[in-house]
Order: sequence, then structure tokens, then C-alpha cells
Amino acid sequence: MPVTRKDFPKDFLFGAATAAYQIEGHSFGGAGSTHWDTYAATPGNVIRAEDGAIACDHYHRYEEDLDFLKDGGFDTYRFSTSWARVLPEGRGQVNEAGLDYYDRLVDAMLARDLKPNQTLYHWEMPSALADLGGWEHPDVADWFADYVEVITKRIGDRVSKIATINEPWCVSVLGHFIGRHAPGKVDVRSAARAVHHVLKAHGRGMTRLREMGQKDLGIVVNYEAVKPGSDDPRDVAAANRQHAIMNQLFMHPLFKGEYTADAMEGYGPHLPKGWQDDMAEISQPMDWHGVNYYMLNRFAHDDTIPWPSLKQVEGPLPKTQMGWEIYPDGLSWLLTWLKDEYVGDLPMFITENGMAWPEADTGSNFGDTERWKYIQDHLAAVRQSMIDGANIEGFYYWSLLDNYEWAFGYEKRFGLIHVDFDSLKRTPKHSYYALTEWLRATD
Ligand code: GBH
Repeated sequence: MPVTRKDFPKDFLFGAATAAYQIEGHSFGGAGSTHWDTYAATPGNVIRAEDGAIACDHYHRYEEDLDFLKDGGFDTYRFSTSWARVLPEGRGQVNEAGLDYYDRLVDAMLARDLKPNQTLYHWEMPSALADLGGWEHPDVADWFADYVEVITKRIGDRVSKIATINEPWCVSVLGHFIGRHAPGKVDVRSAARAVHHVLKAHGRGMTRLREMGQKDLGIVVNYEAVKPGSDDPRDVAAANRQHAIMNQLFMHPLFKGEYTADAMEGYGPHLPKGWQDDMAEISQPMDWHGVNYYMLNRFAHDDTIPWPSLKQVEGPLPKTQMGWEIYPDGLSWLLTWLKDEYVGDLPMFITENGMAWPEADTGSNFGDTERWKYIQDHLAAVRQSMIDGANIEGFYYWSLLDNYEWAFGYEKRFGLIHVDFDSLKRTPKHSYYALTEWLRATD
């Protein structure tokens, strides 16, 4: 039996999520250059070298986009504000047009009865700060807190929840160790510094927000279900290691004030001097926790690779357009594990869950039944974790719109709403109609 809206509490919040650089059109409205603009402009990084200059032109079309949420019966919208739109050089001169834009955007949400859930950093490091080392610079946490203060002074009175950082693992490890996100570094020392400084920025940001009297503060972390590629004990150990350096890398410092032994093995020797002094600010209490979950990954041991000596291997389950294995059970496992290990009764929100699926060749009828099944199966998994005792208060589908999928450009489509990237015309897909009908079935 598929799960229904009535299986969730009345006040459970349903929403959709987006991020500034992926939809706004960063060339509009006086935003500064970000490290994603330069990463995309460098050969080999992004498919067709596509960038976020135009994206969905949400900057000019946000009213139309928010109407989809209102008409669909959603309760909340997760969006992000771009550091480089607010402060084009990262510090100093404020871009008034940027502040005006976020002001209008938040008012437009409230006018549609949508609760604004803001993320302060979804990956737009201003280029002027990237020049100085970006996440590797010891002062980046203070620069971040100053940006947080500027944007919060303007819209903090109207947002209902704030997350400091989206996916610290992607910011630090994917960007500085694996190199597949901006700034594209592949260096363990850079990565260790970025890991620590992104945590420190979260802590400094929290402190500043508390000083300003802001409530409902948290962070959004990405997780994956992990399995070994075989029964070989070395592959089992590799999968356990991956779990520790991915799912626990940030949660351990955030909730227990220390790094795991596995993280220390690789990053410990390269942490910035005096890092221990930051752990208290990093592990200060939060009000909610944001969970991003998409897929199952499998790992095998590989001696030829230095720490962490593992590689990803293919699995047999059905895959999305990204090639990600679909595994809803992983979400109920994850939520229960997080409750037991870290968050306890603190409210959790699924801040991202969704799938990419190719554009259907059925004309204007975007018949993405696979996506609707993915959503239903993951909602059932959320429901199961709630029955098992996890305190889950909301679910956001990623994403409202087809958008700029980072290193994959515009080819991978996650949206409930189809976007034609030539005409910028929006067309709701089958999944949008199915989900909104599901949301309305309350009696
Ligand atoms: C989210 O990240 C992002 O928050 C969002 O902006 C994005 O559009 C969405 O997912 C869809 O991708 O093979 O080494 O390159 C999801 C978490 C973690 C998933 C890194 C992809 C690739 C690792 N991501 N993972 S690698």
C-alpha cells in the first residue's frame, strides 16, 4: 500500500528545494564572480563548460516559479541566498540590488503562504575570497559570519528556518580532495583545512545568528547508504571507512565535538594549528537537522590508492539518470541511525531527496512516472523511520525546477517542473501533478 498524506501528521511540512547559483542566473542583478564561474570556464571541469550565468532566470521569474508551489499546495520552500550576490567581493561593498531581490523573494513566499527555509551557503564562494584561498583561509569563518549578518539584517525577520551550510562534505572533500566541484583542488592538506574551516564557519555563523536573536537554526548534511562491493573483509572495512569519512565526518564534530579516528587518520596531520580550540563553538546546540539523501554507493578496498584506499564499484539496483542506485530503505536506515547516534529527538527535515531522469520524448507531456515512484518509495521510507521513533517534521523534494546540475551542466534533470533552457519555458511534469494531487488528498 503506497503511503498517503494522511499517514503523516497534519503539521508535517512538504516543500521543494532549490539553490541560488543553480536557478537564479548569476549574471543578473550585480552579483560578483564566484569560484563556480571560473571552475566552469576551465577546460575539463563541466560538461559543455556550462555555467550558472542564466540558469532558469529565476531572478526575473520567481513569481511564476513560486506560483507552482502555491498552486500545488506546498507548505514551504527551501532556497539559498548567494554570498556573491549580497557581497560581490565577498566583503566590504554591499550590492543593494541583491538585498532588494532577496527581500522581494521572501515577501513573495509569504504572500503565497510558503514558509521560507533559507540556506546561507550553497556553494557560491566569491572569487575575490577564492583568490585568498577561500575555504583554506584561516579567516574564512569570520568573513562568512559577516556575510551572514548582512543578509540576516535584511530578511532574518521573515525567514522561518536558517541553515548555515549546504553539504559540508561537497564544499570541502568534493571540492578540495576529489576535485569534481569548485575550486577543483585535489590535495589532502587543502581538504583538511576546508573540512575544518567549513565547520568553523558553521559555528561562527551560528554564534552571530544567536547574537542577532535568530531562531530555528541548523545545518544541511549529505549522506549516502554504503555497502561493500563484496564479502571480502577488506571491502567490508573499506565500506565502513567510507561511512566514517562521509556520513560521520561532520556529524561527529557537530554533535560530539571531535573528529572520528578514521577522519583523523587522513586529515589529522593536515588540520590547521589550534583546531582543538574551535571544537566548542562548532558543537554548539542546533534547533533542527537537515538531511540530504539520494542513493546507495558501494566500495571496495584498493591498495594502489593512498588513504582512504578505496574505490567506488558498480551495483545491480535500478539507477537514475545520474547513474545513482535507487535505495529507499537507505533513507529509513539513515534517519534511525542519525536519531540513535547523533540527533536524538531534535527535529529532522529531509531537506533534499529526488532523482534525475532524462527528458521524455513525448512532446509536452513529461511522463516521468519513474520520478513519482521514487518519491512515493522515499516518503514510505520516511514514514517507516517515524513509526520507528525518528522525529521527522518535513520533506523537501529536490528540485522544484530542472536546473544547473553543477559539473553535469543542464543535462541532468531533477525538476518537478520541466525547463526548456532555450526559451526558459516552464512545464509541470507528471510528477508535479501526481505529488500535488497526493498533497491535497487530506480527507
Ligand atoms: C545535492 O548534492 C546538492 O545539494 C544539489 O545542489 C544538487 O543539485 C543535488 O544534490 C543533485 O545532485 O562521484 O565523487 O563526484 C547531492 C550529494 C554528493 C551527490 C556527491 C553526488 C558525487 C560524488 N552529492 N556525489 S563523486
